[in-house]
Formats: sequence, structure tokens, C-alpha cells
Amino acid sequence: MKKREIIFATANQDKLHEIRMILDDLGVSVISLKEAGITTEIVEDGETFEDNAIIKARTIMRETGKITLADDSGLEVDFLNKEPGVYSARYCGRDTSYRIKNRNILERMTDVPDEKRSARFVCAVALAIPAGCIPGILKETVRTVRGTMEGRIGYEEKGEHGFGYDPIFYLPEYGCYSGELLPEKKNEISHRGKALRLMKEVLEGYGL
Ligand code: ITT
Repeated sequence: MKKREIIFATANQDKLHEIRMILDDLGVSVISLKEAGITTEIVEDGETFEDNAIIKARTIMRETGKITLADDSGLEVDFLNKEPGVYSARYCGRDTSYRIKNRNILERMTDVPDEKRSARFVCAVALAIPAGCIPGILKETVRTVRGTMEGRIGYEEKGEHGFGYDPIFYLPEYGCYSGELLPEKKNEISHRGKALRLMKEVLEGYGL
């Protein structure tokens, strides 16, 4: 029997790569916005990761009538009052390279001692289910889960793996930067891995 298709509403190919690895063993087939031929611009004007994940999932679910997942994630640096937070993708301008974004954060952290360099990656994943799409679900339904990965801002950029802020995110427990982790290891310990494993349980609860 053909697996039910659900959409993952992300335009970020690096995220999608991780998501596909983590959701590999699901009973449903996960299709990307690109594969679904969707080019809708989504305005992410929520105040929290959860708000934005819901905005993305709900917008695409309403457009397609399909069960939709979305990820909103980012880096919170305690010394910078949790910046860039929900503005992580837009920090220093959306089209600015991560080389520049990362160097800007390192510069703002010059002379800040280790104990004040704490930071975390946060990932909220939202699920939006259209009314009547699953037996017993009579109203449009939204669920969210959150995963975090604690670490600190390093003193340099390191690693060839991952994407975004991974090269400046140091993991004291592992003695390396997130950008140095092999994809399997990152998925095992990351904010996204944790959130998506929780979401798998939610999906299974709906019989998906
Ligand atoms: P979509 O909204 O289409 O999913 P996006 O890149 O705009 O893609 P977000 O609004 O959630 O996604 O922004 C998240 C940003 O946070 C992302 O662009 C990265 O810069 C950063 N980020 C999130 N997860 C990360 C990770 O695992 N490693 C490094 N940086 C990450």
C-alpha cells in the first residue's frame, strides 16, 4: 500500500537533509515544499519558535489540505539577551553569509569569559492536521514539540559539517564544535533530533 504523504514545510535544504535522516523510519512519506511544487512566501512574524513553526505548518496545511510539519529553530546566546533567537535566519540580513553572521557573533563575544558564553540551539516542530483528515479529528488540529542542545559560543569557527551557526557552537561535553560532528552524531544529540523524535511519538499517537 502506498504510504500517506505528509509535507515538511521548509525551504532550507540543510534542515531538510537532517529531517529526512531523522524521520527515515516513519510510516508516512515526507515530501518537501519543492517536491510538492509549493513556492508560497510565509511571513514568520511570531514571537516564539513555536508561534513561527505553527504559522509555517498551518499556512501550508490550509493551502494543500495535507498534514504538514514545520521546523522553526535558532540559536540563543545568553550574553546577548538570547539573540539572535527567532531572528537567527534574518540576523545581519537574510542574504548575509554565515561566515559574516558567525564572525559578527564571535566579535560581540570578544573577551567574554567561558562561564558567560552559554548558548543553546532550539528547535520547535509543529504538526498541523486538517479537519476530517484522520478518523476522530473533526477540527483543524495543531501540536508542537521542542528540543534543545546546550553548549557555548566558541572562540573560532570550526568544522566542515552541519550548517548555519554550527561552526561557532562548542559542545563542552564532546570537546568539539557542532560543525565537527558527523551528521549521524549531530542528529543523535541535536535540538532537531530531539524535537523530531518527540514528534514521531505524536504522529504515532494519531496512527500515522
Ligand atoms: P524555513 O523557515 O524554510 O524552514 P529557515 O532557514 O528560514 O528555513 P528558520 O526561520 O527556522 O529557518 O531559521 C533557522 C536558522 O537558525 C537557520 O537558518 C540557521 O541559521 C539557524 N539554525 C537552526 N538550526 C541550526 C542547526 O542545526 N545548526 C546551525 N544553525 C541552525
